[in-house]
Amino acid sequence: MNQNTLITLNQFISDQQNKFPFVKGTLSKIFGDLQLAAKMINRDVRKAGLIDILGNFGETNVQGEEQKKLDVISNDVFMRLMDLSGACVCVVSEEDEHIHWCPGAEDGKYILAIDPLDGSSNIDVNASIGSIFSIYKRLSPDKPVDHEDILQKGVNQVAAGYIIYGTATMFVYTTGSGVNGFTLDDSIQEFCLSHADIKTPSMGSIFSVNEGNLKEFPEGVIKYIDYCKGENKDEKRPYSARYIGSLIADFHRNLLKGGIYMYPGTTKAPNGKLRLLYECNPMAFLVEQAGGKAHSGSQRIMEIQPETFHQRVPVFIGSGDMVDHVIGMMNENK
Ligand code: AHM
Ligand code: MG
Repeated sequence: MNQNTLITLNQFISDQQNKFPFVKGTLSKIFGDLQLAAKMINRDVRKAGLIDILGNFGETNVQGEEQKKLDVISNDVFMRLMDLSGACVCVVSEEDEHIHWCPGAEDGKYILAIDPLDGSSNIDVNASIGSIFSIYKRLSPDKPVDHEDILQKGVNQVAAGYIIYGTATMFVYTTGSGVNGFTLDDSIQEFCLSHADIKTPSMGSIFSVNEGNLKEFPEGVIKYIDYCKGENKDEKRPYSARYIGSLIADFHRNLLKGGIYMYPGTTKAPNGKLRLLYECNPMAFLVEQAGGKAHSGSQRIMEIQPETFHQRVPVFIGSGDMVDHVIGMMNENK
């Protein structure tokens, strides 16, 4: 890329549309709406300390977790924009128990799955958080959308990405032909191409996991973590432990630098914490497009047949060699 060329996300998408005819206008429209949602949520996140939107909303979401005010605001932003757009027949969200049907969009071709604000326990402490999205095409345009259309395997995603509200705000996405990252230029309120064709190293030296749960992890995972901490100069071990408790922040760093993020099942929660539809599938699509891997311990994340909207799965995601290694150790220690 010519460093002097400014390419906005809008320009990039329109170029893609010309290059790949399957990236049709409707998908571009959804991307326009997602960008707008990103800018609106970014605005609220940036002034979170100034106005009274920090703290709990006072209700629990469908997973029984406390909803933060910004979670609710972000969810509303996505829903409102999708209602106006008509491009998506419905939206499923980590924050909502039921499917959100977009009024008048019965003919919409796409289905959107979102985690409107992930890592929200980090809001009050001013650490990076983000929004995650995943787009599917409805299976049959000739019949009304049903659960089958929404419970599709991750391999069917037509697009996925995240917006990270960090030191800078970035929009990172894939439509299945590589991963590109755009940084928000505040002065012109445009996402500009800053990370073209992101490739993740096949091997890294960072491991990210909540070690507080160590005793409850499967034996293979405990052994792998022990391996990460072991000393071996040639293999650049011990690896560095980096875990902020915000998936997008941990994932984004590892994607660029090389590393592995793990949220294994535990004895108390055998399926771990992260949701297949809203968190694992989109991140799996991105990491695979960047040359990495995503596995649940028993199968490739994107090949899991979802059973329910809010299903959780254990996840091992990042540099391919590191994911292979931990899965190998889990298989040896079954
Ligand atoms: P959330 O969707 O309720 O915000 O939870 C998901 C978050 C991830 O961002 C993060 O990686 C994980 O939960 C951290 O969980 P834990 O605090 O158990 O390590
Ligand atoms: Mg989440």
